[in-house]
Amino acid sequence: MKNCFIVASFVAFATVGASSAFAADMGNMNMGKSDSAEKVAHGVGVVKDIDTKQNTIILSHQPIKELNWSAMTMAFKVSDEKLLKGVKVGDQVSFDLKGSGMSPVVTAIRPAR
Ligand SMILES: [Cu+2]
Repeated sequence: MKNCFIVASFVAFATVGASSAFAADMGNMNMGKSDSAEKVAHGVGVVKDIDTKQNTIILSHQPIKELNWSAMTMAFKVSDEKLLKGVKVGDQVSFDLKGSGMSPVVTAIRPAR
C-alpha cells in the first residue's frame, strides 16, 4: 500500500496545476466535511486472486478518481467474507471502497460486463 500512496501523491501534484476543480475539492475537504474519512469510492477491475482465509481480494484496478489512484494490481480487505463467494479469478468487476488513506475496505463487488 506504500506504493499506492506514493503514486497517488505524485498524481495529485502532477494534476493540480491542470485542474482547478481538484483544488476546489481539496478546499472543501479540509474546511467543511468532517466525514471525508468515510467517503465511498468506486472502481472497476479484474479479479486476480482471492484469499478467503485473510478476507482479501487482489484486484487489477483501473484508475480511481476519487482516491487519485492510478491503475495497479493490489490487495484489498473486504468488509464481509460473503463478498468473496460471488466472484472468481478472472472476473471483471466493479466495486465500492470505503475508508480513508491507503487502506480502504471493499464493501461491495458486482460483476461488470
Ligand atoms: Cu491501488
